[in-house]
Amino acid sequence: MREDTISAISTSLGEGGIGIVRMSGKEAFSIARKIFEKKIKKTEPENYKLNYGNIKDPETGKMIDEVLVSFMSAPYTYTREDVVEINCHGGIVPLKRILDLTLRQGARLADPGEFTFRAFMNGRLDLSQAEAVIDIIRARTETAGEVAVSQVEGKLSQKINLIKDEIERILTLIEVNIDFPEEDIEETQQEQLTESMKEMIEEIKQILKTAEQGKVIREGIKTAIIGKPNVGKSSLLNALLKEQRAIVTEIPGTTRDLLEEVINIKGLPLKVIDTAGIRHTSDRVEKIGVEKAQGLISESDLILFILDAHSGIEEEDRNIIEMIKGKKSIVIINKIDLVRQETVDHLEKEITTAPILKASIKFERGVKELEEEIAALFFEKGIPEVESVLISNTRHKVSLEKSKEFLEEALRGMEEGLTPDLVTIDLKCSWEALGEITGENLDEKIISKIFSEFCIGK
Ligand SMILES: Nc1nc2c(ncn2[C@@H]2O[C@H](COP(=O)(O)OP(=O)(O)OP(=O)(O)O)[C@@H](O)[C@H]2O)c(=O)[nH]1
Ligand SMILES: [Mg+2]
Repeated sequence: MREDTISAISTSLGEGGIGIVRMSGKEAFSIARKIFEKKIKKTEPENYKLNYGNIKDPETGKMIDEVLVSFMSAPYTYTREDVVEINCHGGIVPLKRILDLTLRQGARLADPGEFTFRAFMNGRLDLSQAEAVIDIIRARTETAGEVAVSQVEGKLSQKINLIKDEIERILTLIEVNIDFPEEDIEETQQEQLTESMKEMIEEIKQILKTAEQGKVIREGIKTAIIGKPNVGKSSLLNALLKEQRAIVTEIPGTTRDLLEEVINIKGLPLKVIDTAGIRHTSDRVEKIGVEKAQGLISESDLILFILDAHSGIEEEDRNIIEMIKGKKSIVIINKIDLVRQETVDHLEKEITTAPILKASIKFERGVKELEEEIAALFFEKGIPEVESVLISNTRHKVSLEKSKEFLEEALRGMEEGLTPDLVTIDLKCSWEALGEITGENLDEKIISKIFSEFCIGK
């Protein structure tokens, strides 16, 4: 199993100061020795140190690049195999040429995520930790990064393993009872068992509660800015971004296509989409944009609906209000600089959906309040301490729910006095569901699929 040596470019392909080609496996050292020549020729490359020298094509003797190479022997490496990292100049050409050399000398091109897959298979990381590695790479905000780091550290796994241990303990107790029925489980012990099951159910419920917030932090809030033409949608995108990204003009119908940007709002990644103003139109290009905006409403987690205080609520606005019913949304009455206070008050009374904000986006009024409001909508009690376990992965959520249901079933069985062997079936299923999170009880196919979504070289 996994006898071969893998190689890949581990840094992103583009221009950079440094690029890294990484190899892992039995042949990593010998392949590296064939292509690497230390500047101080007589000495052997040193383990766990950066060795300075050149990469040369052993067939032609041609020099490829000046490099720093680290040789790291198993098991103290990312994959727990021998690992070599070649630091070369960070351009596409040197990276590709060096990768090519390693392949010609006997390495195989790594599959996406294969280094981490090996770390998992060799027991360095469990599955939830491995999954968090990719979350670190993809994190768009510091908060998202911290959640991922705490998961790589094993915080979630520890919690899961504690519950698994407890289920095992209960299983053993019940099984003793099956084997030696004359030693009846005493009533007090029975009470303790049900008590412990209740506690575990409660614990899982607590973890599950964090799922929605975890998902928001990990994947971001899909946010659509919606409104009639010319109300200030693109102006809002720019104000949130703090840069002139979208074109703003006084001509209605300026934005014709969807424009997406990720904005960090109090640590939350907001995937904001500026849309074409929604109105009846005969312009073909604009019409497509309007249809897209309508489709977008249903896909979004949050709608920022802008009204123009100056034009008041018109038929188009009423249509939009109908469209966004039941969605998480914030109404923004914009351009309050153009009207009198009474007009704004009057408008506010007419709108029944909450929350409502008054703004003058062009003059940067109300934007801060909007940011506060968004954070409050998703995190009533503020952004949670990352110290506490936060689940952010749907796969984990599904397994936890499954585990909780089996535990509840087992508890019911205990309370209704079902035969112990029936209770143990549910307990075992609950235990297995938890094992799916850490990867112990998971089909190899599913595991491969999870890793295939990684990037190459990780
Ligand atoms: N007076 C005033 N003008 C504003 C305010 N916000 C935006 N505007 C102006 O309104 C016009 C339209 O702004 P945009 O941001 O392009 O509006 P939009 O909703 O994206 O328009 P479309 O892309 O055409 O749908 C521009 O001239 C802005 O400068 C505001 O708070 N007060
Ligand atoms: Mg626009």
